[in-house]
Order: sequence, then C-alpha cells, then structure tokens
Amino acid sequence: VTVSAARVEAVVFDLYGTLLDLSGVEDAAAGIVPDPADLSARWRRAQLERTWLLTLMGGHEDFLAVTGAALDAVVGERGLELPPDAREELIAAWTRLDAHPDVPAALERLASRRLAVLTNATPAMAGASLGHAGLRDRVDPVLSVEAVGAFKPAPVVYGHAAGALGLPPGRLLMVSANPWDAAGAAAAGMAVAAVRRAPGAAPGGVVAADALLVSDLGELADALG
Ligand code: LAC
Repeated sequence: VTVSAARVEAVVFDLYGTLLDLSGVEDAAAGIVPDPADLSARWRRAQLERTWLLTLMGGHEDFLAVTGAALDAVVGERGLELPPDAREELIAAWTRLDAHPDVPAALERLASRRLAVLTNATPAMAGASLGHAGLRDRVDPVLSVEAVGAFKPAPVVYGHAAGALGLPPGRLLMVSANPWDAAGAAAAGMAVAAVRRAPGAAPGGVVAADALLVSDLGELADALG
C-alpha cells in the first residue's frame, strides 16, 4: 500500500525500538555483566526468536515471560552467573526506557490524527513503559498482541489493530523501526513507515517496496504534513 498522507486516518506505532530507546537495556546491563553490548544484542535477538517460534508453533507466553526466558537462555549460553536481583533489574529495564529524543515533539505534531500503539508487550508492560517514558497520554489506544495470543508479524496481530480502530488496514500507517514488523504490517495491507534508527538496523530487505523510509519521527511528521 503506497503511503498517501490523505489516506492515513490513524498512525500505529511499534513500541520497543521505535518510540522507546532500547539502549537503556544495555545501560542497565553495564554494571552487571562484562560485555553489556553483547548481552543486550543477544537478549533482544533471543527474545524475538522466541516470539516467532512460539507463534509458528501455535503456542503463546506473554512478552514479559518471553523476555525473562530469553535472558536466562543467553546468560546460560554465555556462561554468566546472574544473581536473582540482577535478573530482576535487567528485566525491569524494559519498563524504564527513555523515549527516543524526537518522539515527544513528533507525537505533538501528529496529534490531529489518531495515534495508537501496537506492541508485543502485555497491556501492563506497555503501560508501564509508556508511563515511564512520559508518553502514556500521547497515544490511545495501546493495543497488545495479548488480545489475539500471537506475536508480530502474524497477520492476526495487524488485523486486530484494524478491528480495534474500526478502520480498513489500508487507512492505518504502521510505524516501526523493526523491519520484520514493518514487513508484517505491509503484508497485512497496512501502509508502512520504516524508521531507520541506526545504520544497518532497518530497513531490512523484507520491508515493502512502497514503504515510506524515515530516519526519525520528525521526518514522519514532515511527510504526513
Ligand atoms: C514491540 C516489539 C516488536 O514493541 O518491539 O512490539
């Protein structure tokens, strides 16, 4: 679906990595493990792999449980020892992330449209993360995959957003810095803006050819006028 500003009735944001800066996870790991960059990158990858595998297998666990299990797997794989309070502190980092600096002003500029969140996180985890980042009042509704029991990029997740917003998918613009999430939204018929937050991070080869490519949400606000 080609992005046309006039057709976009609601903007749907991904949460982790798109609105919120995941470098806070690495910062939290800094006093705890010898190589925080390595741990945080492996942890994110393991977390996402677990979501994909669960959904492919027709199973489901909530995203907080997935996040904890992924941490345990990586800690085991790296031969690290993690005291229980350090484990809790690392997991809590997911609800203590800062917004990317461009986000508050861009959400204000976009506020004439419906601004929603669609996330893998549970409603409680998403609410805590948005609250800590000062964004809780800027977005409504906050939609969670828990409503459908499957993770992104399953089509049913994006269908849930369209249903909840009462709009056809083509009237929704999914905004994500996760290229596989942008691809999933496009495959489900949504218009897509892929945010390239870090060199090499996005967009990957699978992003829809007609996705709008932006380097931050200020550029998105420019594009939507
Ligand atoms: C989310 C994951 C993809 O917020 O970061 O849905």
